[in-house]
Amino acid sequence: MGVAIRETVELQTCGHYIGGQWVYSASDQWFQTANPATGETLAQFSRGTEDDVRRAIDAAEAAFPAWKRTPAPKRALILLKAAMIMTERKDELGALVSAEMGKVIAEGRGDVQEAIDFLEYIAGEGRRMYGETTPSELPDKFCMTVRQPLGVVGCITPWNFPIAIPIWKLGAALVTGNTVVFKPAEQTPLCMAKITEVFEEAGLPAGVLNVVYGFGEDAGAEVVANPRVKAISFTGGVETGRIVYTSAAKHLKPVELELGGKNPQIVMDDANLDLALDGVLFGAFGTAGQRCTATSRLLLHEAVYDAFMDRLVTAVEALRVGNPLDPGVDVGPVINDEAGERIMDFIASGKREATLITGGERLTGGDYDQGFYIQPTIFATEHGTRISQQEIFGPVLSVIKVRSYEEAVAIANDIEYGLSSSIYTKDVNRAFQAVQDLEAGITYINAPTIGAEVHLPFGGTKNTGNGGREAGSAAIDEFTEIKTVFVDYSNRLQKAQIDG
Ligand code: UN1
Repeated sequence: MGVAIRETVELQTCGHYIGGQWVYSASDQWFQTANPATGETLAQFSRGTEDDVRRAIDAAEAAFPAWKRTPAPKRALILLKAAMIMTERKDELGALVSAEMGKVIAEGRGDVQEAIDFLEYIAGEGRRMYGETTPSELPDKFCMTVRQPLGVVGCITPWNFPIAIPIWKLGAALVTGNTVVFKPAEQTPLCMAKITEVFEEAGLPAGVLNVVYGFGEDAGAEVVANPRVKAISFTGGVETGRIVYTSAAKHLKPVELELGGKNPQIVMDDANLDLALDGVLFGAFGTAGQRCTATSRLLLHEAVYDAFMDRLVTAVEALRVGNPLDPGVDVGPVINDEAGERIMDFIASGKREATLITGGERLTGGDYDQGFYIQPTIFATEHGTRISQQEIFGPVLSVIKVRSYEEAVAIANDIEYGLSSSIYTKDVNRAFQAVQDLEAGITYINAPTIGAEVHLPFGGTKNTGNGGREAGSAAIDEFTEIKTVFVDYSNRLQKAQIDG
């Protein structure tokens, strides 16, 4: 095949990880990963082809029988070891998240912590992974279910949580006994290379995890379309999600989709406004708004509208935008120029269709010229404008005035997505009403739309996905098949539905 084999990851030139070896593509094509804050090139990666993916599938298929037979508590020990290694390396990995993805350093470390938390949680499934037992309708007969791995599974992940999201998928896929072909985002391959190193050090057998770097159109597409890959777990944009779902459908392949959001924070007239202010600042401008759970709509009750808006503008104008590795910075750059131009296009439509309250410009001059930095931006808008309907994935907040709880909920729900949602109110009845009424996979009471914890299911309704959830207890459902078992110990033929 003409592939060069390397023993270790080289930061400057990184190959795929297939069958326990670091290998380069036969294609001899390369792409680079860069620091969004400085433009500095961090590493060069081999660009994966369909052939590389097929090689990764070969390795994953070969490793599957032994991994499936490895007792689940033993598989779990490797995940715990990986969690320990990540804990030791948290500072270094957190800094890498900041350097490769551009989120501020506290959030970079949070990304790593979320991965550690999930590994610790899901390792416990090695000793649970419960099935059911139930009475039989016949005497001397035993009924139960057991969980079995699916086989080779494909994981495709985004750049915005370059450690946490891969680990959500990987931890659950591995503890349940699957082997994996992984295609990480082309913007953050170095984070995935570090995850791979961690698992190698933790003792994961060769071929259980295989990573092919590259792009959706070739490497990603082959992971999804290849019939030997038995299930797909995908987090990304809704348009790509549709392509993934359609392609996988040809083989009736289960697909877990975590797509976009247009998440509302409702602030009622009786809300604790200090709390609601902290919430919207973190929810809308944390990670420069590049979260699928980001607060992108503030539904503000008219009774508190003017007072809250004044305080919000003052607070937003005080946010420090800059290099995310500087601990004094609140908001980093956006991931790259293409994303920046897309966000600026939304801001341009906002200027036409709504009222710009603050921000609205790309920051330039000095260090700002080395990345794509956008001022934290607020628009006052009516419901229904483009900026208030479409996912922007940047530091842009639409504020909509509402007159009542009913109007707030109607607007919150009149959207194509349903990932996260939040309401600030001191009225316990209204809070529970909102839990019932808001059409979203996640609802927060008196907390921002971001900040999900790993031991609870994560996902959404409508175009946010296809009904599945990941993380939490749902993680096991995603990566296992249920086998129903009947044990007849009567020593005679018993006929269900007919005997008796
Ligand atoms: C994402 O935005 O893609 O709830 C995931 C949160 C994080 C996960 C977000 N724990 O914001």
